[in-house]
Amino acid sequence: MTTITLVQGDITRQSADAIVNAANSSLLGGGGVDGAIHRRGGPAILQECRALRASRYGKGLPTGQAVATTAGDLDARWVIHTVGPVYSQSEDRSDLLASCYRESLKAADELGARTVAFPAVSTGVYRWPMEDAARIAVETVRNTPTAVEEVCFVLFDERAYDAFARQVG
Ligand code: AR6
Repeated sequence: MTTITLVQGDITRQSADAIVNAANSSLLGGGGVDGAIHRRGGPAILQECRALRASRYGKGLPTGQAVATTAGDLDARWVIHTVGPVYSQSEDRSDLLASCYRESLKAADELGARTVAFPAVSTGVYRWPMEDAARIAVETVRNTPTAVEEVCFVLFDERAYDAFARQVG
C-alpha cells in the first residue's frame, strides 16, 4: 500500500529518495518546477540530461515518459524527469498525464526509491485545470502497483493543495 501525503511548498526543499521534475521534451531546463530544480540542484543534473540527449533520447523525452538522473545538490538521490502533456480542450490527453505518474513510479521502482515527491505535473505552463489534474494524479498513484511506500504531492499554493486534498479525502 502506498501512502499519499500532501505538502504545500517548494518541491526543491523536500527530502525524498526521488523528486519528480515537470520537465519538457528537451530535458534542458525551463521555468516553473524545472527551473527551480536545476537552479537548486546545480549543474550535475543538466550534465546528465545532456548526456541523455546525446544517447537514448536524441529526439528528446516523449510526453508521458520518465527518466532519472542524479539529484545533484537536492536532498534526494535522484530526479525523475517526466514530460506532461500540454492541456487541450479539443483532445483528451488524460492518459498521457496519467502515464507521467505511472512511468515515474516505474522509474522509481527500477531505482529502488521508496519515497517520491511529485509536483502537480502540467498544471503550470501547460495549463491543465487543477481539479482535473489532481483527480488524475491521485487516481493514478492509487491504481499503480509499486514498491514506493510514500508518494508526497508537493503543491505550490493553497489552491493546488486544496484541490489535491479534495481528492485524497
Ligand atoms: N515547487 C512545487 N511546485 C511548483 C514549483 C516549485 N518550486 N514551481 C512551480 N510549481 P510547471 P508544467 C507548480 O509550469 O505545467 C517548464 O518551463 C506550479 O504552480 O512547473 O508541467 C518546463 O520546462 C504548477 O502548479 O510545469 C516545461 O516547459 C505545477 O508546479 C513546462 O514548464 C507545474 O507547473 C512544463 O509545464
